[in-house]
This record gives sequence, structure tokens and C-alpha cells, in this order.
Amino acid sequence: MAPKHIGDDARPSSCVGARVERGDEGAAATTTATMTKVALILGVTGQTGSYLTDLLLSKGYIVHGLTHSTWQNYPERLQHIMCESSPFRSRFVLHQGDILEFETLVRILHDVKPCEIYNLAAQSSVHLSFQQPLSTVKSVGLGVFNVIEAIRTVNPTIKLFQASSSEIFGKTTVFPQRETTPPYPCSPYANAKLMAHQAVIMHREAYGLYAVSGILYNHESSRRGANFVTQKIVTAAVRIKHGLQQQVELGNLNSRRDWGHAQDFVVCMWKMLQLDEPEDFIVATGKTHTVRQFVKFAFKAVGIDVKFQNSGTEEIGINKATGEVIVKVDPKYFRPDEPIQTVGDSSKAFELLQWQPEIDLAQLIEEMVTACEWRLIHGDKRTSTRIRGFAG
Ligand code: G4F
Repeated sequence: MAPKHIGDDARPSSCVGARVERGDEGAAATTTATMTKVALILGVTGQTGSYLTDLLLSKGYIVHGLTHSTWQNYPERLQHIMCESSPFRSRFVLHQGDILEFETLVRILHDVKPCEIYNLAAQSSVHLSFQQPLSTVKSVGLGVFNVIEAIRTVNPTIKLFQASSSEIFGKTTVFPQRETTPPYPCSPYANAKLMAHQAVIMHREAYGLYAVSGILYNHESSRRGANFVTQKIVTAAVRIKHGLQQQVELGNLNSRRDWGHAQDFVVCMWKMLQLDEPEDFIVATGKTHTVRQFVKFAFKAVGIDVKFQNSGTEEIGINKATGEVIVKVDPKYFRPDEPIQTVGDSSKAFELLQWQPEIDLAQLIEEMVTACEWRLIHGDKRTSTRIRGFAG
């Protein structure tokens, strides 16, 4: 199936993407190739894809993005770029298609002639992967084979960034994890990510491709989807503060995660493709907290002190000031298995890329709370893209 440019459908003129007719973008890329880099982001409408778009546009790139979403699912995280008033609109092109469609990828690569591809496209919920293992393995595990084959077919000099995951370390007993830590995946998602991770190494070694994996630890922001625990907790804290919700039900409160900010992580991803030689890197903060601690921090940020009592499925979080139970455990959020703790050592990234995260957990939570409050008051999700943004 031929790739479809979003913008080929009818849509409000106030919020159009940078429409480029098929063929024109190739010419644009060719005429500007000596001055302007062209990047293709697969999975551009996700949290990380949107921050990466901001970063690359701020660096002068022409950015093409692929999404499998249809016009009906208009990408709100990109509205600040696609609206009429954006200075970056003319350098951004959104394509519709699926990374599992080889012809789509080949056509786009021929047309847009990217020098860098960032593969962020996949089902990203670990929890969901237990319910939908096969579709997860397809999008997460097989997708990268398609991308690599398309690169080999069209232009093997294209550099590829693959979003790998801390989930590949799963039940490791090594803390913190490094690039050399042996994997021990414990979910369908993690198995699929490991498959993709190994595929990148294999193709790099077999064909000399510039293909690299960033082993990304949890990366959050005000643009995070509602089904991930940080956004779920922050949203609940804000709603409970405003009397719109009484309590929040969560799963494993003991789980420890290395939470960073997505905006920091995309800088590392970009730096990884600027080296002369391809290398894989851990992308992490090196600090780890329990879900319970995150709950306390998020509620504290809205002015509520939470005290936990009991244990296991009986554990509850109480509003110290009112005595109300505002946090409960619901086993339906438990997973059959999961890493008890993720914490990464990104000293290799510091040494070779001079990269280290700049936004700490307190700042991250503050940003998420501010954006959530704004959305609640204004009923508009767009501001969340403006809280911290390279181009927004
Ligand atoms: O926010 P989470 O769903 O993220 P998870 O599973 O760590 O995965 C995220 O980070 C990975 C590493 O970068 C990515 F590969 C992956 O794509 C995704 O972005 O859950 C975080 C922790 C888990 O231990 C989970 O069991 O929170 C625990 N948790 C407790 N209660 C909950 C809940 N998670 C969710 N989603 N919802 C709950 O109610």
C-alpha cells in the first residue's frame, strides 16, 4: 500500500501539517541535502517521538514522521508544530503507514531520503503485552527487521537509532545495569525488545550498518500517556485535590523504576547518531524510586501528605490531613512477572557523548502537575506540549 500523507484528507485549515505532495519532498530533500539533514521518525506521534521532533527541528533538520494513526486520531502532541502559526511547520511532514508494511517503508525512504531514522514505533505497554503477546512481538520485535531491510534496500548508509528498553534486563540481579549486563526478560514486551536489540547488533556486525540501540529506562513527561503509572498518579493527585476523584487504585507499589525525562533522553538519542562509529548506550538517570515514593512525591506536589499503612493487597494510602483513603491496591494491575528494580548506569554515555540528564524527578513531577492542572482548568491538552519544549 502506498504511504499516505496526513493532510491528504479533509481537515480544519487552522491546524494543517506541512503538506508536501508525493515527489516534492524528495526534491526538497535533494536541493537542501548539502545544508539540511533529513530525519525520519517512526512512531512520531508518541511522547518520545514528539520531543525528538522538537529537538531535530530546533537543530534545523527537515523531519518526516510516520504514524499508523489515522486522521481521526489527530496527533495532539504535534499540534504546536503543525498549527499555522508554527515556524517549524514547513520543515515537518507527517506520513501515515505501518512499519510492518515493507513497501510503505521503501517508498518513504526513496521519497524523503533520510540520513537518520529513529525507530520508536511499537506497542509500548508492558502490561498490555501480557494480554496481546503476538501483536506486541510483531510491532516491537519484527518491525525493526522491516526497517533494517528497507535501509539495506534503499540506502545502507542511513543511520538507524533503535529504541531498546531497560525491560530487557528483567529479573537481573545486577544493579545498576550496564551495556554489558546479561538480559533476563520477563514479559512478552521485553522478549520482543530483546529480539529487536539483538537484531540491531546482528545486522550491524553482518552488514556494517550504522545501527544502534539506546537502552532506554522509563522516560516520562507531561506528554506521557494516561496508561503509564506516572501520568496515572499525577492525574489522580490533581483530581483528588480538586474533589473530582476520591481515590486511585494501583498495582505493585514496591516496584522500583529509574524515571527520567523524555526530553533529556531524546538528546542522548540524537547524540548517538552523531558518532563516527556505531555504539549502544544505556540511557538512564542512575536513580531509582518505588511507585509508593512516586505517589508520595506527586501528592506532596499538590499539597497532600500521604501516609501508607498495611501491606500487600491491603495496603492503603491515607490523606494525613483528612484521614481519607486516597490510594488503594487493586490486583488487576499486577503483572504475571516484572523487574523488581530498574536502575541504569549511563557513564558510557557521559564519557563518549558528554550526555547526562538535566531534569530531576522533582522537576519532572512539578511539570506534570502543572500541565495536568492546566488541562483540567482549560480542558485542552495542547498546553502540555508547551511546558518544556525545544520548539514548542
Ligand atoms: O508506567 P509503567 O506502565 O511502565 P513500565 O512497565 O516500567 O514500562 C515503561 O518503561 C519501559 C522502560 O523504558 C519501556 F520499555 C516501556 O515501553 C514503558 O514506557 O509501570 C511502571 C511500574 C511497573 O512496575 C508497574 O507494575 O509501575 C507499576 N504500577 C503499579 N501500579 C503500575 C500501576 N503501572 C501501571 N501502568 N498502572 C498501574 O496502575
